Amino acid sequence: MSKPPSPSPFRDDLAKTGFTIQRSLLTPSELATLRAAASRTTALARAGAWPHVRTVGKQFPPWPSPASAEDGIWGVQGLLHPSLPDAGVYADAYFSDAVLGVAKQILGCGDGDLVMELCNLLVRPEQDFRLSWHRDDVPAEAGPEEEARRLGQSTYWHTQWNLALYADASLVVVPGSHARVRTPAERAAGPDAGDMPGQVVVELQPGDAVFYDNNILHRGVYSAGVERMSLHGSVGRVGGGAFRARNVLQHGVGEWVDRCDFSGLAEGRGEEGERIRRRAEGMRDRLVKLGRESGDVGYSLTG
Ligand SMILES: O=C(O)CCC(=O)C(=O)O
Repeated sequence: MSKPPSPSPFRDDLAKTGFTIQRSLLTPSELATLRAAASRTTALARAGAWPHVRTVGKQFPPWPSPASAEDGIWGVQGLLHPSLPDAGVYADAYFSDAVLGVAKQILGCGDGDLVMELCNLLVRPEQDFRLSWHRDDVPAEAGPEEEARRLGQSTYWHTQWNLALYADASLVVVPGSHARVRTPAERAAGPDAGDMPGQVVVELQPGDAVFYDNNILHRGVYSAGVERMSLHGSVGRVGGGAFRARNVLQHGVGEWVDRCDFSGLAEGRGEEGERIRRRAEGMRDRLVKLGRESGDVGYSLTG
């Protein structure tokens, strides 16, 4: 395990429990702009006019596209995709100091080492739906040795967050489980398993974000009756190699990342805007490079 240099309360929290909650990362005006964009994007996706979606009934990529009207969606993928009308609004949030400032503390690095990863949206499904207990990059079938090896790999190479645009209590985690193999009860939990001993429901207010290790044992529990729009993002640190490449490129980002034009981030915003544009372009270029070096990386999990 490589040890990042400077101390950070965020990273300490994350190392201990597997997640850390940061309150009020968005101003009221940013929140209003993002909510409006997320409503437009969700409407496009529900109408079948945006093909990159997470389909109800399926937990992991690849998701069938378009979703049938009967199944519906629980997420929209590729918010930074150059063809998505509101990509610029999401880029503002994704590359912001508010979000990446926390990420840099967690990763213990500066702008020059950040790698663009995922920027998706998790939304209210139109029928109740829940994910089974899982780790994002360790298959449920992994034995204890394999599980321990893959958990060790994930440390400090990326961080992942949910940034809530509406109050969100959908994510359920088992604190501390990112740093140990599963107990026999956890290992036995099937797709329909209920609550897990020690589980915590992560409660976010609009503008709050939870940063979490995506290998913490977790699930999503979604109610068709409760509005949900949470930006679901991740960012990496240079050096993550094929391990991070698989996590990111399995979501199809490699097909379009080199066409992302982030020049709009600088428009009318002076030096500050130039700084964010340079940050965004550097992060994009490092993902393009990772994709070229990694080739066909496959999928982390199936189902
Ligand atoms: O809905 C959530 O917050 C969790 C999503 C999740 O578990 C996943 O994308 O693997």
